[in-house]
Amino acid sequence: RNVRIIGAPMDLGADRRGVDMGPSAIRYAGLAEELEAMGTTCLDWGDVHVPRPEETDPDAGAPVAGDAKFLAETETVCTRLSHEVADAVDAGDLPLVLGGDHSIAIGTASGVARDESTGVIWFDAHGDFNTPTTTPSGNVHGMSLAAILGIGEFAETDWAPSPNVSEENVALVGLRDIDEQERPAIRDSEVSAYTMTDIDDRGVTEIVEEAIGVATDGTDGVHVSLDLDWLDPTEAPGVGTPVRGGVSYREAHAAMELIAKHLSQPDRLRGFELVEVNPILDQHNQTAELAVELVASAFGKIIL
Ligand code: DIR
Ligand code: MN
Ligand code: MN
Ligand code: MN
Repeated sequence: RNVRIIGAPMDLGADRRGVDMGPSAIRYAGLAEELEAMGTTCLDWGDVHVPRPEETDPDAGAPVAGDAKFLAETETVCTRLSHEVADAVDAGDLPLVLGGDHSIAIGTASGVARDESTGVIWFDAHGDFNTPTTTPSGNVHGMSLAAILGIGEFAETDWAPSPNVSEENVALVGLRDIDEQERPAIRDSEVSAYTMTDIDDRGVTEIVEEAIGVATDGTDGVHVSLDLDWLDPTEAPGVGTPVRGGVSYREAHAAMELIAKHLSQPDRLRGFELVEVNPILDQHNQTAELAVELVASAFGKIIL
């Protein structure tokens, strides 16, 4: 199966910080070369257009109640991205989306899950479970999973919820920074949420295998959304919102190797995205290089 790279240089979903340069940084780190070296044919479809913040009005007719900065522009970008991703799936390719902030996940999930029931594994320090009325920041990157699941005000939109993604097939892995109103929202939902404490207690292998079980249970395929702030900032300093106490380099590879092990035979991986890489805050493009390594592990790179 060919891998189709789609860039989404989005930074409207978080305070402008440099995540719009994520797709360039990840390409520069040798993504296509690494996948080709593994024998995977890699097609680079370029970037979807994202308006500059200066071209837009953050408060222009906020489409829902509450506070969600640039939500109208986010809709436009995510709708474009959704079409690109769905085209890749229709062609039998595996879409690999490069962010951009995590708000783009609304578009990726919509495209991956357009026609098929899809489980989602969300590797992140954060829950991304806020809504326009619970958000402390107004940043849509902290709301994207709630949007995909149609929670709160997102239920009233026709573009954000992905009807083929159900809460029971969503697993969050690596949580350690949850806002006050996200906590009850996650608990009251049907998603499976694994914190860093769970990883401490049970080990990354057991947790990720359980998450894969959640995402594959009765679904046609799985989408993996990887926020690089899932890793400890010592490994991934180039992210918008670093949080201490994340997974180690080796734990991250172990998790990605389990994705390859359990989702490649038969082919159940339907989409993969890398988000929140910020080369401005990075050291020598370390985080983008790490992102490339992790994709290689997830796509079946073997050591021996
Ligand atoms: C915070 C930060 N929970 C918010 N979220 C982040 O703004 O809603 N998600 N950084 O990746
Ligand atoms: Mn996130
Ligand atoms: Mn995060
Ligand atoms: Mn984020």
